[in-house]
Amino acid sequence: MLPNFSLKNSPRSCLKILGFASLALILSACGGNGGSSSSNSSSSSSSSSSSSSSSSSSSSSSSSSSSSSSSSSSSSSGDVSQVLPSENHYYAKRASTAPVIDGEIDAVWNDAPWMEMTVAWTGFENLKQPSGPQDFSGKYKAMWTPEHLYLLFDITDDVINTSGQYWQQDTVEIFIDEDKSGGQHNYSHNAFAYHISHNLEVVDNGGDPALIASHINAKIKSQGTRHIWEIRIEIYADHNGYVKNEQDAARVTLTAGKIMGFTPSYIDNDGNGTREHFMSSVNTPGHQSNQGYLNADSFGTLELVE
Ligand SMILES: [Ca+2]
Ligand SMILES: [Ca+2]
Ligand SMILES: [Ca+2]
Ligand SMILES: [Ca+2]
Repeated sequence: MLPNFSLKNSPRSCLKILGFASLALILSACGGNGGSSSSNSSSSSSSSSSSSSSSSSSSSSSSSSSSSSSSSSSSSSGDVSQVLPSENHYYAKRASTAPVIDGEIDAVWNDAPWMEMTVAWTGFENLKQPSGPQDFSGKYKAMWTPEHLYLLFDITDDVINTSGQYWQQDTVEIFIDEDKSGGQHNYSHNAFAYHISHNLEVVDNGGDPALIASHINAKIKSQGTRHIWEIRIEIYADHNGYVKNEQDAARVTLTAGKIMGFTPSYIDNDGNGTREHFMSSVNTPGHQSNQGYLNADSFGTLELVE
């Protein structure tokens, strides 16, 4: 049985009045661990890593640092790692050591290729192409360990907007279909559409829209208009396997050869009241017609390799 059939309307219309902030309030009122993370997002970068337990923040002098992959809109020159053009299939290498989730680019990330995010989904809501690389440019890479999927986004966005509906703010949205079953997921957890806000709050709309922060640990480090998002994701068996509040039983150990439905994306809102650009590396008719949050048939593919 799929949970939460009681929602008859689109989850998004049910939530018209709810942004990330009000969802955080609801969840924290219920004892969830949502809200608190919000402080360390924005530019300052220093005061970051509050108490959040998460990663072994100290000791991290690691920083292979900005020099290597900076220079925003440039492609490969001066960039140690390869930048692949946008395509629907990404081969994720196994990480020899787990990256530290702190928004700093660990040396291990150099083992994985970037993929550009040059695909603009423009078939709905008057979404447009970015006006230039300063408006939006981005790339991502992925690695994995048996315990987690790791994602790194290098995003240039001229204006950061953290108000509005949770699917319209400046947001990294990650679509994952663990068993690559495809099919509807708007009233189930047959797939996930994780919306991660600039305040690091996470919403999935699977029939019961809610903060679902326990699946995801993320940090952003911003320098001017350049924003490095480092994200660690727990993967759950999604087809009939995932039951909220009993999720530990559905946790999946990742192995080489595994194939998942997967799409990385960035929603760009520069404060004009709605999302203006919806950017990805995946180009499918489903995503171009805004079916991604409804139907996992739209997704691209992530293949785990050694
Ligand atoms: Ca790091
Ligand atoms: Ca922008
Ligand atoms: Ca599925
Ligand atoms: Ca923006």
